[in-house]
Amino acid sequence: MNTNEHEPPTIDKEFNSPRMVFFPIVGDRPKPNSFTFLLHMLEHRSRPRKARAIVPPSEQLRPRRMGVALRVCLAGCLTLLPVGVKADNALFITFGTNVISEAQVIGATRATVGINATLTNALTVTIRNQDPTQVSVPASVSIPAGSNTAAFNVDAVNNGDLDGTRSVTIMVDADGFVAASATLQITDDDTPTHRTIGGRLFGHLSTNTYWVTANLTVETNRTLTIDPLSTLLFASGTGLTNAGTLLAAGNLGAEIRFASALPNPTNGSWEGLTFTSSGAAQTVLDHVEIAFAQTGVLVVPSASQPSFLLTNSAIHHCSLDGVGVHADHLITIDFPAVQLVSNQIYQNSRHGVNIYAYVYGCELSRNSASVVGNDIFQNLSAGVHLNADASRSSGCPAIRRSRVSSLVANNSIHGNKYGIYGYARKGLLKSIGSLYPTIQNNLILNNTLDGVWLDAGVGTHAVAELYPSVVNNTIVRNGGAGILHGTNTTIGFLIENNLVVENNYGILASAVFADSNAAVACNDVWANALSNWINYPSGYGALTTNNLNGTPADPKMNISADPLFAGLEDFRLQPTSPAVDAGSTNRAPTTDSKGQNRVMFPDIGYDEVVQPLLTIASSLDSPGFQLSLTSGRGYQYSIESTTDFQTWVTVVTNVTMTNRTVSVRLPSASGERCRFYRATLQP
Ligand SMILES: [Ca+2]
Ligand SMILES: [Ca+2]
Ligand SMILES: [Ca+2]
Repeated sequence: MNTNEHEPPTIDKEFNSPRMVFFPIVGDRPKPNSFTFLLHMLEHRSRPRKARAIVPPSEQLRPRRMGVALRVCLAGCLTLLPVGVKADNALFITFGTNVISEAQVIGATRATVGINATLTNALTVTIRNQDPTQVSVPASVSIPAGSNTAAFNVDAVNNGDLDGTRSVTIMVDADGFVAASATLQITDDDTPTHRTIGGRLFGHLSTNTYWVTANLTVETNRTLTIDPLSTLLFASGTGLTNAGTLLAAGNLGAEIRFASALPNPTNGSWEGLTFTSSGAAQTVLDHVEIAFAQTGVLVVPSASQPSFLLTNSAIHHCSLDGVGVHADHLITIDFPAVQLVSNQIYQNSRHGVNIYAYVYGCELSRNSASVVGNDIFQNLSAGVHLNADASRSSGCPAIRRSRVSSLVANNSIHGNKYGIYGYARKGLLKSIGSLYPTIQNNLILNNTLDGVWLDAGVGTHAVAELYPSVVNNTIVRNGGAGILHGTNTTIGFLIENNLVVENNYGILASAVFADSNAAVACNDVWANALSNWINYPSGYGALTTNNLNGTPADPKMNISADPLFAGLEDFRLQPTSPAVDAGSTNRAPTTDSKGQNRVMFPDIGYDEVVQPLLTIASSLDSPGFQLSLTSGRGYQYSIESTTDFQTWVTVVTNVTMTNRTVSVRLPSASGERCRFYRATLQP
């Protein structure tokens, strides 16, 4: 055969994907199961060269059927395809329209792929997208047996770039068939003053205002990065779903806003941000504002251990929850997978933060999303809602748990209906909720009903588990109880070192409470309007002994004394407070809500007194006078003096607080009209 009769096909260099081409067989058949081919061209090769391919015996060609298909890639590889392929076995692809707008993110046009003959078996056709930043197409389509065509949608990707009209090529191929391609024109819809986005977007949004006209999706293995000071305005009914990685890191004063496109939005005007990722690089929202959504941020991972961080952000005026974190059955969220830190979450129509776990049948779930250092206020239901749920329709003969074991710490939770509301639900058979959070160092203030409300359901086969650690919280001026809890507590139930003052009730069990599983100790329960202890055994609140400070206490070292707050609305402690050093070391956090060390003698409440009160303990005498320091035990101070408030001179070092009050003798200030002293904490 004369090879010059067959011009080799060209290779489209924009395709970095296998191409199927036909080559004539040249030369002989030196062995029954192999051929020698002359390749006219691979990329960058203009001279013909020989290659050898092995033909399986079952697919050997007859000498006179010389057409054979090779798969050729740009790297120069080749594969022999099933023998017997004819040149008329070519695919074709056409579009309903060849010009689309980037705004058409759903079904911009319909593509038809087919062959020129009817298939006896279904054929899977691979669809290759030259540029997924412009359009999205399915990965494949199947032409059914008995047909010769199949159709699929081409969706535009609506970017926010001023990128004019451009083209994108879609190629289809299938084993045994000649590939085909077709090109679409895509028109721009963006102007410098009005940029729209939507669809399966990824890449980068530079600082601008963007109008979200259709749902935004960040697909698995994709990353969308949004620059500081950008604003995304969502049309009604739209939202953003992230299955990959979203990076929205603003700055103080250069926040990124996710808001409604309506001029006068109301709670729920758009859908919010939904995060389904798992196994992707960490999604980060920092210094963002999310307002008027349904649920502002919903983390509902598709598999265990997502990676999600929300910090320094404001989430408000949502019609459901400000932030929801859901561990569905078979999903585990362990620390530090999901963290909510230093946000303002307020005026949402349901919960500020909703942590949820769900068990179904013999499966389990666990949710340890952490809620730390947030300001959570004026939400219409709970500031923080903890829900360990179990299916009512499918249980398990062995115990299966949905466990909520979040750390809820260092938050200010005020003006909500409930401060923290937690419930462990009993499901069918032995499927149960298990409420095991650590609630510590929070200021829980002025909530309409209870500051902390915790309960667990009871059933025939099992009892839901209730064993939270409620430690070192300051719970003040709530309209219901400071702490209200159910009575079916699990071993490990613990309420220690809390300041529970000036609520309507103090610590309230929902029915007569046998405290056998409970550690309820070292709390200051004082001045609650109707009662300090409700449904508790009689010893609680009966001040029959004294604690370390000499303050009257009950046998569990609970006291009932004015905590001496620093101010009317300042709930830190004065150094002379009876709550100083009156806590238990049992489960006390090592630092207080502001990160100050609690050393060996934790105070009651969310604040640890660190700076001492200085008083003069004696009048001037020879050889000096006594200065007293009042603070917590264990700290060490140096004492400095000045006469001009510019130069401070160290007078004494290593003054160790071996008691609440320690005196030191200082030399008198001779030759000076006044001298001032201060104490500085030594590391
Ligand atoms: Ca554009
Ligand atoms: Ca656009
Ligand atoms: Ca202390």
